[in-house]
Parts: sequence; structure tokens; C-alpha cells
Amino acid sequence: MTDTAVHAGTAEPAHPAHPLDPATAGEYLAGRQVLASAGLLGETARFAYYALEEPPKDEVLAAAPGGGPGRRLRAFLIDVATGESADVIVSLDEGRVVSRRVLDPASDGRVPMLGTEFELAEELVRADPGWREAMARRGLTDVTKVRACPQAAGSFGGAAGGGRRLARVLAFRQEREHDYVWAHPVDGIAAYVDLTERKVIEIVDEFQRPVPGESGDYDDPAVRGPLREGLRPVEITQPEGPSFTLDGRVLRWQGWSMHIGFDPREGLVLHQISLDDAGRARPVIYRASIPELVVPYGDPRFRYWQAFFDCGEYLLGKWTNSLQHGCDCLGDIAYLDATLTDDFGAPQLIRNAVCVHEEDFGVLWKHSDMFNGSAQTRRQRRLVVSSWATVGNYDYGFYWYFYLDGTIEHEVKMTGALFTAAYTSGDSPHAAEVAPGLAAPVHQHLFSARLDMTVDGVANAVEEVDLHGLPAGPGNPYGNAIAQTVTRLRSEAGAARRCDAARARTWRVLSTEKVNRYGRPVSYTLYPDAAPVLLADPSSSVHARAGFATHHLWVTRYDPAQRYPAGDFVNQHPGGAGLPAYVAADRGIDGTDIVLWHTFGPTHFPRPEDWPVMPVARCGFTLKPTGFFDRNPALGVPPPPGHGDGHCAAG
Ligand SMILES: [Cu+2]
Repeated sequence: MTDTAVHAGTAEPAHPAHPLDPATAGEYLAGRQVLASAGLLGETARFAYYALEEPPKDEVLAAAPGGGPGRRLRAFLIDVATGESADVIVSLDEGRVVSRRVLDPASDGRVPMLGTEFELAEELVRADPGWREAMARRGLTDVTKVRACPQAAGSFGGAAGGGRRLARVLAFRQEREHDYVWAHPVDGIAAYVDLTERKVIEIVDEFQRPVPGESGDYDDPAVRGPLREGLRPVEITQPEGPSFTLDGRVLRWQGWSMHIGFDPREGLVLHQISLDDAGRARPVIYRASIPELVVPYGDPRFRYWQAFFDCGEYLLGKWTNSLQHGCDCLGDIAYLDATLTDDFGAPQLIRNAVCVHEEDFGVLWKHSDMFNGSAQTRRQRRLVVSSWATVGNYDYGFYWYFYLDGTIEHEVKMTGALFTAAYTSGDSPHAAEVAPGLAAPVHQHLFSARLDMTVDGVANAVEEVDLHGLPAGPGNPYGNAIAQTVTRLRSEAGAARRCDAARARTWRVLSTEKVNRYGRPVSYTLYPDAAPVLLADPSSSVHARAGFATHHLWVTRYDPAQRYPAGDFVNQHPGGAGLPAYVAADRGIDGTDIVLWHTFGPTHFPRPEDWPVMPVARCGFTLKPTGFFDRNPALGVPPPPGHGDGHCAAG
């Protein structure tokens, strides 16, 4: 079989086989019926979020096969006529509303932006006399050729502050239908729109700059140049098919087992990741996802408020791509669909939302022994579970990798368009010029991974491990000694930690109940890629709202209500929610059920080479077994076919 794709997610059972399976179209409709019967779905009601409310962990772990906890859905409902929003839980089994909490915008924040509000904001600014005048001053008299780019408002108080449900709108010129708008920012102007009153409430017109004119339309051969020659086909063949199996949404491969979930806010979610070790299923992670991503911009001018919380404000998972075999994924692929809903709670299918395949990954281990003459090589392979979402200008690929030696890796691939401004880098230390008169401001991409660890059971603890050289002296007379410093993180407040690349700092998640044959706790170690945490000043609004991004590591005691690093309602939230609030109780985290939260991602000072579309940049983290096994767990990997039991050496 050459480069084939199998579609695994077509048939939708009436009752999901697994308690963590995402809500089905039938369930969304049934939930909507319950909400309507309860009088919660008037003409002006919209769904800002609607998905499976996962049952608590203890209920899932205790569930008998085929049985399991009842099915519940969570909906964020908003009345678009009044702005009143509520967090509602529906029980499908009982056919009733279990709870409904009305949000107080001043303290709770607001529900995410609705899909339809992007068009609404464009209509409103184009109809607004003040905005039209500001455009006319820039020579733009045909507003149908100006595209609005509405964004979540942030939280800054003042006249345009928390009292209103707001969007802030930037503008780009689009003369022709296929113009690439990011090349043509109409700069110096922002419109503030009240989404509930449906009107522009303020125009901030700080300066005028010529709209940069050079085309960025890379579909246009005149911009792109001729296509390269000389790239001959690369084909991935797996003549006997792939080595994984998918049973519903349960994926198994080479001892690995996991359940593939999906959520409109977080996108891809993996559950119950475990490894088979000589017939014994050994859990590693109960739940793994990327529940937040903040992109704060470092341009202090009139768009100081730009900081995108892609999950909490925009529901990243809703913008998931339908993947194409041969383009997005190569090899013998299995796809899973995602069923999400629109603003009205009506189910919408994203076909091929999740890609599962395996990849050759070079050498796994190799040795040519000078004494016994053995020369062996084994090939590494990885199981890849991935998904892509396009949130505004950026495209993000989320890749989970599982290796033959027990390593787990998460990689985010970032690509797409830079968010641009109309000035040159000579004007500003905060941006890089990428085309004449066109610049891209510096920004950060700060992801938060939520890793609900279960290393050989729920009783876990975390140690911070630093490496350093020791000064010469007694016990180290020649000064060559190197040692580890191991610090146990015992409570939540003291477990907000930062990377230290100079000490190769890692964090080890260990079982407080199971030991290996050396009598040491079995563990998995988090290897971070050290990069700056949030660089915004502690006095800034984004610092309060993205508190999670001020540390690389947080450890909390498991609480089913604590799921989002910047809090449940991020949009226009004044700050302090999420991790800083979760750890305020300073609960003990030693020998109990704990969750690791890891902040990672680059600070991106754009390069000319990132324009007009950015080559993929990567970031992520690695989890490696550390005394989880008693020796290299990949000795049993057979030699490459055709090399028998013997040598990969020449001849
Ligand atoms: Cu970037």
C-alpha cells in the first residue's frame, strides 16, 4: 500500500463506547432539546461553547467496561440582545439542566467570541460614519475594499472597559478579491465595537501611514517566482499496512495505548496514555492537552492591547483544519473526524480533523563493539497523533509523538502569516521590516500544556533536578566532580518554577508507591526547551491575565474544576484567574494526584524570511522514562528487515 488514508471516524454510534468520547451530533441535538425545554434557548440565545463535560477521573477509572458515568454537556450560553451569559451543565441521561450559573462580567470575565461576531464587527465598522471618515482621510473611500480584523478586547478599564462586551477592530486593505491583506495594513487606527449594542463606541486614530503596497500574494506567480525543479517524488510505503490499531477512539501501538478526544476549546486531547510492560498496563498520563495559548504583542503604540488567548477567547479547536492526505499527512494514515457546533448549537462535522500515522525516525540505537565484533543498528519509529488549527493569521499544528523507547514528545508547528503594521524597523525597536514600509511586531507564543500525570498510579510527586559542577575541595580534590541537586516540590505555591538552561534543569514526576529494581521511584522526566516566560511588565494587564505564562512549571493537586491555565472565562477577564488562583490554597502535592502545567514557546522577533508566509517554526517539550524501566526498553526491537539477526555493517 502506498500513501493510503483510512477514514476511521465515519460511523457515529448512538451511545459512545468510551466515557471520554467527544459528544456526538445526536448528543448535541439532545442537549439542545433539554436547554430549549428549560426555556434557555430564546431567539437571541447563542452557544459560545458547547462540548462534553468530562466525568471526574475517579468515576472514569472506576467504570466497568461498557458501563460508565452518565453523559453531560457544558454550554456557555449568551443572550446576544442583552449580553447576559451563563455556564450551563446538562445531563443527557436525566434529560435535565443540572446547573446554571450567570456570569458577572466584572469578576468572571466573558464568554469567548462567537463565530458570527467577526462578520458582525466588519459590518458595524463599515457602516460607522466616524470610521468611514477616518478611512477617507487615508484615501480609502470604498470601504468594501477595507477588511476589518476584530479581536478580543483584553481588559483595560476606562470608558471602553469591562462594562461592555467589546471587540477592537484593526483594518487591512483588500483591493482585489485575492489580495493578501496582511501585506496591506491600514495602520494607526482602531475601532472599538460594542457587540451587544451593535455599534462603534470609539475610534482611536493615532497616526497615518501609507498603506504598504507590495503584494504578498504567494499564490501569484509574479510574487512567488517560478516553481522549483528537481524535487523527485518521495513515497512512504507500508506494504503490510500500519502497525497501530484503532478501536473506536482507542489507539494502540507497540505497547502504547491511549484514547483520542477532541474539544472545541482545546482541540486535540489525549486520555489514559499508558504503556504495556510485559503484559501489565502501566499508566503515564491520564489526560494531556494544550488548554491555552497566549500571543502577547510587544508594540506599545495604539494596539498595546493586542494579546490573543487563542483557546479561551477564540476556541482554537473550532478552527481545526480538515486535513488532506498527501499534503498535511504522508504515509499510511488513519483519520478521525471532529463534531463541533456552530453559534446555534447545531452540529458541524470537520472531516479528517485528527491524523494518526507512524514515521521512521532514524536510528534508535546502534553500536559497533570493538571487543566482541557485534555491529547492530535498530531503527526508531514514532506514532504521531496530530491536528491543525488556523486562528486568524497563524496556523498551529499540534503533534504528539510516542516512541519505541517510551519517550513522549509534544511539538507545535507554527506557520502562517505574520501580524503586520505599517512602519519600518528603523522607526521602532519593537518590529522587523519584512517588506517596504511593512513591519511585523515582536510577540510571544506562550503555550500551556496541562499534563494530568499518573505515573504508575495517581500517587505522584515532583522533583526539580539541576546539574552542576562542584568546587574542588575535600571529596573533590581534582575539581572534576559533577552532581545533581534534587529538590522535592512539596506544595503548590513553591512549585511555580522557571527553567534554568545553565543547569539543564528538568522536572521529574515520580510514583510515591512504585519502585524499580534499584529501589528508586519509577518516574518520567519533563525536559523543557528553555525560552523566556512572559516578558510584559508585572504592572501590565496581560501579566495579570496570563499569570500562567510567568512560570515554566506549575504543579497543582488534581481538581476536576481546574482545567484552564488562564481561568474558565478568559475574554475580558480582569486577571488573576487560572493557575495563580489555583495555587493560592498552597495544597500539598507530594504523594497525591497531581497535574503538571508547562509553559513553553518562542519569543518571536520576525525575520524577513518569515514573510509572506512563515516556514514552520517548532517548539515543545519531551517526557522521558527515568527509571520507569529497569533498562533500555527497546532491546527487543527487531533489526531492519533483510538484516536478519545480524549486522547492519557494510556488505
Ligand atoms: Cu510568531
